[in-house]
Amino acid sequence: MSWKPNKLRTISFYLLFLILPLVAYKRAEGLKDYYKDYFPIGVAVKPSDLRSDEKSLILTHFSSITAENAMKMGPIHPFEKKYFWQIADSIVQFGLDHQLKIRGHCLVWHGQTPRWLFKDSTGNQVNKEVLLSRIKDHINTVVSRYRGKIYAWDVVNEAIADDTSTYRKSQLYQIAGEEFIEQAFRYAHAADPKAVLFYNDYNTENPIKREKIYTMLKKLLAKGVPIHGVGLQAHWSVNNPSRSELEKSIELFSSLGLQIQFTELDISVFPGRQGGQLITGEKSLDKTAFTPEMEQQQLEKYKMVFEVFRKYKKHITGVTFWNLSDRYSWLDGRGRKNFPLLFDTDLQPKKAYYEVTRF
Ligand code: 9MR
Repeated sequence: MSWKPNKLRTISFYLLFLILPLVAYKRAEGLKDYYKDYFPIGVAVKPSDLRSDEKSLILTHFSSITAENAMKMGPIHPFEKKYFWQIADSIVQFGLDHQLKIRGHCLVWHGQTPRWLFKDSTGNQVNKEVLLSRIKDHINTVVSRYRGKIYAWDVVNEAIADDTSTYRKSQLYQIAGEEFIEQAFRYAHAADPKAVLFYNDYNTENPIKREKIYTMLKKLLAKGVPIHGVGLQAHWSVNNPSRSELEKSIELFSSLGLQIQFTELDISVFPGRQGGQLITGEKSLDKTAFTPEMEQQQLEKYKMVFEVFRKYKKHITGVTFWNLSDRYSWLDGRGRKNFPLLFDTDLQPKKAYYEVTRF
């Protein structure tokens, strides 16, 4: 068979107009595509993200979303007999419209609780029985509404203390003791038996806190409490955590047979303690520029943590960033701007982005 000029022309045509564009298209991948054989990549969103420039950034790079605030008890259930669904519903609808996985955050937390939760009609503190029945009602209503749409819930958030005690001395704990934790998981499981239920916390690479969380989870699992995963928030900084502490945490928690998700990842450019709580009393560094030094330290930390995530992919079922770009982060404030994410204030990928996608 001889190659006629016609045939050659046809082949060149296909190459130029069909195959090459496909190859080029494949190169224009987003973060989620690099990690498609590893785990979903998520992002915490606020309502304005869903209708501005941010929208296309979300759809290019992420395969999962979490509502940053809209599903917390205060915002979604501001009065005992009144729910505010509008924002949470719109986030869920966005997820469904764009085939994103949707994580629910969070059902029981000492933060952002509505005032009515702990008080009776005369303003006195409620007892354990009333508190648990209110929590049950809340969980049942919220989880049932999104059954089949939200695949995973942070059921209890941050119940372990940072100080020497085991449990955080929150009002939840003071009224209901440690039992509120166990019951919250049981209520969530009854409302949606298919949902994947997480205990979520920060400072999980701190050896003392890690051990306390581990002991609590072990105890709950031994009692048959329906917990399926542990959420490690991953509010980290340029000097935290070390590779070995991070690996120890993954190994320890997965030894319980739990799946692991990194639920609130960001890497502060300011060295400091880890933490999901607002940091108070820290000296203001009065730096507002993203310096080359910060950039370098941050990209090294991002590179390291993603190497570890990939290494432990069989235990990790999700990695979610807490906010989308450096245009807005919950870490901004206290007199300084932070730059903790993979996209800059112009929504462009930072050097760290290229570090985590080159492997
Ligand atoms: O990012 C959230 C911020 O907008 C809220 O003001 C804050 C209220 O405490 O909560 C932030 O999200 C927290 C998350 O729900 C739980 N882990 C710690 C996060 C950062 O504080």
